[in-house]
Amino acid sequence: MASNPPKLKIEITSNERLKTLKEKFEARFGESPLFYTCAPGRVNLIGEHIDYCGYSVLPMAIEQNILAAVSVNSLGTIQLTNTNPQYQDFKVPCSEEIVIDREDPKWHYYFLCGVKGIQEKFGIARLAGMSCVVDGTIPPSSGLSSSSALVCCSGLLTMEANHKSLSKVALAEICAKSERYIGTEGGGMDQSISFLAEKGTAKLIEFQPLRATDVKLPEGAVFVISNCCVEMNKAASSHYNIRVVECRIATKMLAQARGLDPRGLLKLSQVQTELKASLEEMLVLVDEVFHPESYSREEICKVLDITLEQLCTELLSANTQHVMQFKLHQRAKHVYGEAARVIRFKSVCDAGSAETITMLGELMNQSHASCRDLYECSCPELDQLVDICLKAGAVGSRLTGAGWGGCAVSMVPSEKAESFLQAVRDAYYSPDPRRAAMEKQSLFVTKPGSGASVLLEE
Ligand code: ADP
Ligand code: NG1
Repeated sequence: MASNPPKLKIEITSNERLKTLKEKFEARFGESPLFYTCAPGRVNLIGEHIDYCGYSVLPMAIEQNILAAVSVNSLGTIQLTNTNPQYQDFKVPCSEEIVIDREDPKWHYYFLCGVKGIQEKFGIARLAGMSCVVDGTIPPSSGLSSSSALVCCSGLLTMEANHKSLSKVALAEICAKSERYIGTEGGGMDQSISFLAEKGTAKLIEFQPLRATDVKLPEGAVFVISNCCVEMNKAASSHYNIRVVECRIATKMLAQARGLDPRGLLKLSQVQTELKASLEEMLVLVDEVFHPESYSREEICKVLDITLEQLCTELLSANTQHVMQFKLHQRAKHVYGEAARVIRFKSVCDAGSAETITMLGELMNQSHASCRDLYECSCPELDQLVDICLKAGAVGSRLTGAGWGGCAVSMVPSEKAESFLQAVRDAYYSPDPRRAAMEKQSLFVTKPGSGASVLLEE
């Protein structure tokens, strides 16, 4: 498990995308790339919004990735170009401190998150100058982790360019931490699967300590991703961090209600550990402790015996200072319920019976209902798409990733895959010209792909 990301020798001319990237690099920088790095996006099969609560998740890497061509320059600058003209060129001298502007999450700041993570890990006073051309195929802001793939790709190339070496686990942890510089308090699932993924298998990702276990998906079903074509940029909105904060407050309130010291407890999983309770017992406790109505700041302060100032500085984050109402019952209920579904999903896969596909489908449907109704992280278009997928023959369908837009993942019996794709096309994409134009990159079958790697020209 402590292995490093693979270094693969590759014949560039046999791969169209790499060949084009190499040509663009040469046209832009007047030299050939020294090496390439790539890091995949992911689809989370089950376990949504629970990684930052300390619970295990069950994603797999997808084929779509972020790929970068890199050379080390003697100019002492980091200079970036993107093959997509929507993302502007960027340049910074290595002598300057790396600053990440949370107020304006431009693409190069995600790149710099990866650079900063490696710089801090090794205490590098002066980074090597790097020239990079970045090329991405993951639909952005759609729940398939384009941002983390970019951070992981940049972390890996910075490590390589500065002649350092780290295990995949260490890289995943560094990139998870450093992506938080952009302002979202992510849990680490995306960076973990981007480094730890292996072709042909989904992974159960567990935290503290970080580890990944193979999960063999059932034969006889395929996983299909469909994008509802509503984008949601996590760093430019506060939806995501509001949920993180609600879970943090719920942690403190549950701890307080059961006579534990809430200081030092930040994640819902920690309360469970302290109480030595099962997830089922935690669900009962949530019903006992929380009322279903929203909590005001005043009520929270009173229960926790803290001042409004402490609430703002110790529990709220920079972009959640404006929040007045907190839904604690619903959020905690989702988290403990979803954590239990992940465990069941893995055991159903491991057991492999005639009922496997039906049982997994049922868990996926419950997960979507919980995300929609308790966690309120879906949106009307995504709910409509999930309904269409179920009517089109999926056994299970749910939003994947952060939500509020983006993609659904559906499990479809293999023999129904073609008719499923056609039915979803007809019902969701074809009637709307904007969606129809996006269909090719928005509706596709996906298989578990490999993790991040360094590519060297043969
Ligand atoms: P996701 O759910 O895909 O991680 P986010 O909203 O968190 O979505 O991050 C999307 C951001 O990541 C984009 O706005 C952009 O800044 C960056 N990004 C994604 N893909 C690329 C790419 N191919 N090149 C450059 N930046 C990218
Ligand atoms: P995406 O889908 O990449 O926005 C986000 C978080 C994950 C996880 C999921 C919800 C980041 C980088 N990613 O994923 O850690 O919490 O939402 O399950 O913040």
